[in-house]
Amino acid sequence: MSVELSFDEAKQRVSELRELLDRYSHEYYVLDQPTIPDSEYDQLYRELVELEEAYPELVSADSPTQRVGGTILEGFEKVTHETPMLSLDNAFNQEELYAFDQRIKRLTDAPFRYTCELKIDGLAMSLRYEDGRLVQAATRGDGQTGENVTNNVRTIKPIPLRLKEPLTVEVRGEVYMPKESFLALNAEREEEGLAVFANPRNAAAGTLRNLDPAVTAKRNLNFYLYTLMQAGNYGVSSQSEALETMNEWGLRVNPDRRTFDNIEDVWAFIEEYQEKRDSLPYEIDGIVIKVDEFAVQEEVGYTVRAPRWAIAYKFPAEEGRTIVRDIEWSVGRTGVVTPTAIMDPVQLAGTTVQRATLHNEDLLRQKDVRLLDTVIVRKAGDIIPEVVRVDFDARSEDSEPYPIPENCPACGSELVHLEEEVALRCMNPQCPAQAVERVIHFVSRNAMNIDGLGEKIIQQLYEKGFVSNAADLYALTYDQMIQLDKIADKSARNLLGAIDASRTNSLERLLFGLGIRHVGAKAARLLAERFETMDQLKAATQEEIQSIEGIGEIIAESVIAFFDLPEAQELIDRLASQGVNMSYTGPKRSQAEQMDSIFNGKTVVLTGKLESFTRPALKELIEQRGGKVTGSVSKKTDLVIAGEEAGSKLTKAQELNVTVWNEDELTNSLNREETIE
Ligand code: 1X8
Repeated sequence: MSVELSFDEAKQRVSELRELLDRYSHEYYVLDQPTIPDSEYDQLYRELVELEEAYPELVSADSPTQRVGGTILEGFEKVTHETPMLSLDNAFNQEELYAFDQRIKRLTDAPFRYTCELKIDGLAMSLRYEDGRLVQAATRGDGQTGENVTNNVRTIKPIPLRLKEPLTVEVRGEVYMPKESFLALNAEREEEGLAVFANPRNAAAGTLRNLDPAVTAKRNLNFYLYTLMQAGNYGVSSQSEALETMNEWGLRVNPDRRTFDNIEDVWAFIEEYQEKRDSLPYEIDGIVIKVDEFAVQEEVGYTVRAPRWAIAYKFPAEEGRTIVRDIEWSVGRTGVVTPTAIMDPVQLAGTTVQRATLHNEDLLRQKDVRLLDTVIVRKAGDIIPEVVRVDFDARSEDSEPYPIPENCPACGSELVHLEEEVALRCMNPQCPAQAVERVIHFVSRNAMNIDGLGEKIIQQLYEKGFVSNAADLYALTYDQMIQLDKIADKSARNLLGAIDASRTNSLERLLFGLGIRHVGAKAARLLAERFETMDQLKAATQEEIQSIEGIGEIIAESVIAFFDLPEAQELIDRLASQGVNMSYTGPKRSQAEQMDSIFNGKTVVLTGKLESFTRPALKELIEQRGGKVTGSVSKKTDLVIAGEEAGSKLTKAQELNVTVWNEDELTNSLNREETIE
């Protein structure tokens, strides 16, 4: 126990701990690149708290224990919070939770209840509405001063730009990235050779702090509100009422919440959600327990860094220690080669884990993982387990750096590390591993969606020489299918039926399934809608492709390059001759446009000064809704949005009888659309 240290030893240790904690907190908050698990940070932090309690003369103003939160970044305008955004004290077990209950009961004689909410692993944010309009969104920063990220936050669809009532109010909550979006984003980044995000929290932070709102708009962030500031002004006297009220105003409040009379029921809630944790669509790291009645909260009060009336119960870490036995290298469909650690089995969050991703060559080198190393692995929710770090103290002296392979594990051709990429690539287009991965992608859910045709079956079909590309699937026979392991009469027929049914898919599924670089499911849909047939897309020029809203130069170039490849043409011809549909059969408008937006298909001109939008952010909003923003007013203009001091464009619009909206009309209409969704 650290408290048994002598004063001099304690002084030494306190200084070490502060240095470590400052470094880790910089890595976590500023770099978005934590190098240790949160649980380890918490442990070091508690050690420091204990030492400072034992030797109060060691407490200094710059100790991490005296600070409200993390640190702040350059690049965004700073915002000072009117009321500091506090952190929460933690409880790590039932005993500490019950001690919290006892503490409160010593501080008040009043009867009270507890409201329990899920502790979302995201970023705390403050939103300010004036007269019902969103005017400012700020990150928590160090608790006193955060960053003004209003323009990015405006692109997060679940956040209403206008409340149902014209209120002036500050609300706080957590912005997060759903697990599924996180996995898709990282998969995309891995294929692109970009650095992956360590966890959804970091992905959300990186997205929110991107200086380009278009990036935020593309990534699927979400938001739950949990604090109503100055709640007394709105006739609300408890946390449970505040949540209810925010919900009525149109703000997103987590429905997974409950209010209890006693701490035993709180404990049951904690146990219930510890079970449910993995099946939630977002990551949580615990439960927040708050005294429900505001009057009792005031009585119980605050410390400098946290309310005394609330506590965060932290779930046990989903981490473990094990030994690396091997590093396996697998090849993706674009040739990216990814390392996976094969380890002694270890229990993580109730499941046995034996494999953990090391992401890419750069990270492997950075983490310096070697064979026989003891490593800390982490699995949060149903996210792929990963190696967090090596326990260097446990490494034997004769250990040697892991030799990075020079040749493709599947085809033996030389691997390259392209400039600006973090990954290794196999450049051989005939590589068998890439071929199998391409077929796996072709049948996947967002592509041709061929149900039941899993990776193992495709691997076997390849090995038996029945399928080497997507077109071969459509020539498969019952006699071939029945030869596969574990495939009997019924499943053979089902698989052939599913393959056959996919022939009639609309063009966008086929386009996505072909795996054209940079063409994701959304770009594929835009291309299919615009050009309608494969032949017309193939005949299109780069300029024509680029003229689609949402398709940029990189995608357009890649589409042109794809159709220039003789192999691509041959594959398309074979698919066509197998009766695979090559036309768009979906609705005339995209999903985004179908949301009935008033901007859909409209040409819009922006002029004058707008109070609550910047030009790029508003342009993004309109484009998201299927509109097009142009620079000058003409007969083709459908709508002009005119802010203060609008000049000649407004005059021109009036001359041409084009509809003109002021900012209020704009926010009204945007807000109506948010609520329709
Ligand atoms: C942090 C969080 C809170 C809640 C949910 N998720 C969080 N990460 C909640 O109260 N529902 S409260 C909080 C804080 O006060 N630092």
